[in-house]
Amino acid sequence: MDAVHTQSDPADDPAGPNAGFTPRVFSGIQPSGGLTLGNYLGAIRRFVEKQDSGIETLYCMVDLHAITVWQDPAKLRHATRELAAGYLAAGLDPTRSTMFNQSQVPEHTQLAWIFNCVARMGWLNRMTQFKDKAGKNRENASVGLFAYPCLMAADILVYHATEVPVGEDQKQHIELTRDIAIKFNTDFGVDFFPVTEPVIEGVATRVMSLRDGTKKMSKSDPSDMSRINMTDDADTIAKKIRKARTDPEALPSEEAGLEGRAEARNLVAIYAALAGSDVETVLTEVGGRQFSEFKPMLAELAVAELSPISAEMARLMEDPAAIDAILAGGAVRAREIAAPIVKRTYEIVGMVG
Ligand code: AQP
Repeated sequence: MDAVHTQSDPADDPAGPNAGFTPRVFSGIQPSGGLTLGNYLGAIRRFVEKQDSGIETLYCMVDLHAITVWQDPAKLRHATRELAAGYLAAGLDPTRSTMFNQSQVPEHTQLAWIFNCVARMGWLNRMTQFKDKAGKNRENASVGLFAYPCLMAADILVYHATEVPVGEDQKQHIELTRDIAIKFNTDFGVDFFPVTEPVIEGVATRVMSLRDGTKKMSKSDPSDMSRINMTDDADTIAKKIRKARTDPEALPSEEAGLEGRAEARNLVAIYAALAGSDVETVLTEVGGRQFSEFKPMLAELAVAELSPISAEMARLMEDPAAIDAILAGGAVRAREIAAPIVKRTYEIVGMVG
C-alpha cells in the first residue's frame, strides 16, 4: 500500500491499525559474531515458522547495524556469509523468503535519514540497548550506535512490514518503530506507514547466559562458555551445558519453584523450547531430578537439534559464491519493494526530484 490517505488515528479503525496494508514479515540479525542458541530459538526458528505460514517474508543480514561497534572487515565478511548459511541451514528457502544483506539495499539508509529527523533525542535517550552497549564510556560510543533504532525502524518500514518476529530484547526498539510511524503519519497528515506488530512468542524469547542467569546470551559476550554457538560441535555443547552455572537444589515439579532460580529457569526453558514443549510440562517430567541428571538430557537434546544445522552450515560455507548469489538475488527483490516506498516518502516530505 503506498497511497496517501487522510490523517486518522489508526487505533480507531475497527479493522485494526494495519487494515489495507499487505501482511508482510521482516526481521534481521547482526553479523556481529557467530550465531547463538539465543538467536536460533528467539529469532531464526520463528522466521522459518513465518515463512511456512505462507505470508511474504524478508530476512536480512543487518551488517550496517553490526558496524555500530567495531568489526574487523574480514571477520564481518565471514560472519555475514555464515549468518546466511545459518538461515538456510535452519530451513529458510530463498525461493520463498527474500534473504539479503542490508548494505546492498541503499533504501534502508535513505529512509533512516528521514527517521533521524522524525525521532526525538529524548526517545533515543531512553533506549536500554544503547545504555547497555555504550556502558560507562558513552562519550566514546559511535553516533551510529545511538541512532541504531532509527535505522532499525527504516529496515522495517521500508517494506511496510506489518509483523516483526524478534526476541524480548528488541521489544523497546519495535515500540520506537511504531512511534516513528505514528509521528510521521501525523506530522504529514497521511496514513502511509503501518504500525508494526512485534511478534514475541514461545518459551525462549529471552535465552540467558550459561554463566549468569540474569544476563542475555549474546554473541559478543567475552566468555565463549556463556553461550552455545550454532557452530559448536557435540563435545563443546555437552561441556558448556555440564559447566553451566546452577544451584545445588533439585529441579522443582512446578513453575513456581523456579522463582529466584534464574539459571535453573533458563536451562528448563531451553529444554522446553528445544523439545517443542513448555516449562510446566517439562517440570512434570524432570521435577525432583538433580542437575547432574538433567544436564546430560539437555545436552543430548541440544546436540540432536543443532548438529544437523551446523553440519549443513559447514557444507554451505564451502561455496561462498553460492551464498553471495543468493544474497544478491534477494537484494534485487528487496529493492523492488523498497524503492517505491522511499520515493513516495520523499515526495510526502517535500523533496523535489
Ligand atoms: N539471548 C537471546 N534470546 C532470545 N532471542 C535473542 N536474540 C538475540 N539474543 C537472544 C534475538 O535474535 C535476533 C537478532 O539479534 P541481533 O543479533 O540483531 O542483536 P542482539 O539482540 O543484540 O543479539 P546479540 O547476540 O546480543 O548480538 P550482539 O552481541 O552483537 O549485540 C533478535 O530478534 C534478538 O531479539
